[in-house]
Amino acid sequence: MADIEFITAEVCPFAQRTHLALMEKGLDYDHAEVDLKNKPAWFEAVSPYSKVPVLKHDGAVVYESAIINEYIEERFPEPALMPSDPVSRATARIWIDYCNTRFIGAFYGALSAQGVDAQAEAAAKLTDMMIYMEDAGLSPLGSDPYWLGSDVSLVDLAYWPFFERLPAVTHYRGVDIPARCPRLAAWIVAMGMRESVRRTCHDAAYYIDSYARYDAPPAAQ
Ligand SMILES: N[C@@H](CCC(=O)N[C@@H](CS)C(=O)NCC(=O)O)C(=O)O
Repeated sequence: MADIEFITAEVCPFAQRTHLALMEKGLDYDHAEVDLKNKPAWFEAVSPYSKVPVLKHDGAVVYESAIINEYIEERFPEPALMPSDPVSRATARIWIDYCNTRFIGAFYGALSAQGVDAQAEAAAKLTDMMIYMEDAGLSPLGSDPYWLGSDVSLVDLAYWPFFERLPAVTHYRGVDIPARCPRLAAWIVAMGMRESVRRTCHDAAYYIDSYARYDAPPAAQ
C-alpha cells in the first residue's frame, strides 16, 4: 500500500491537475475513483467540500487541487514544478490564480450560456482571455514550450485539463484557440507530448459526450 491516497473522478479536470502532478513527480499512490453522481459515505466523511480531488498523506487530508499540488511540490521537491526564485514563484502563483478565479469561470461560462446573445458574449470573453494569456503570459517567453519557460510547472498543470476539454467548447459553442495565439497552440502541442498527459488524457469525443448536457446550437449558427 502506497503512503499517498489519491481520491479522484476520471472526468474531473481539477482531479486531473493532481493526477498530473503525481505523475510528473513519479510518485507511487493508491487511487480511489468516486462516482460523483452516487457519492459513497466514506467519501462524504473524508472530503470536507464533498468534492474531488482529495489527497491523503502522512495523516493529513489535503483538498482543493491547487493547494494539493503545492503540497505535493513542498513534500516532494524533485523534480521541481515551481521556479526557485521568489519573483518567478509569485508569477507562477499569479497565473494559477488567474486560472482559478477567471479562466475557469469563463470556460464554464462559455459552455453554460444560453441564448444567442449570451453565448456570443461568453465566447468573446473566453477568446479575449486566451489572447491575454498569449500576450501577457506566453509570448514574452519567446519560443520556450511551457508557461514559465523550458520546464513544465504547476502553472501548466493548472491550465492543461481545461485545454484538453476545449474541443468540447469548440463543438458546442464554436470557441477554439484564436488564430493569433501561436504560442498557446504550441504549448498545447508540447503538453500533449508529455507522458503524464498521455497517461491521463481522453480524446475530444469523450469530452463532447461528457459535456452533452451543454448541447445547444453555438451562437455563431
Ligand atoms: N476548487 C476545487 C474544485 C473541485 C471540483 O469542483 N470537483 C468536482 C468535480 S470536477 C466535484 O467534486 N464535484 C462534486 C460536487 O460538487 O458535488 C478544486 O480545485 O479542487
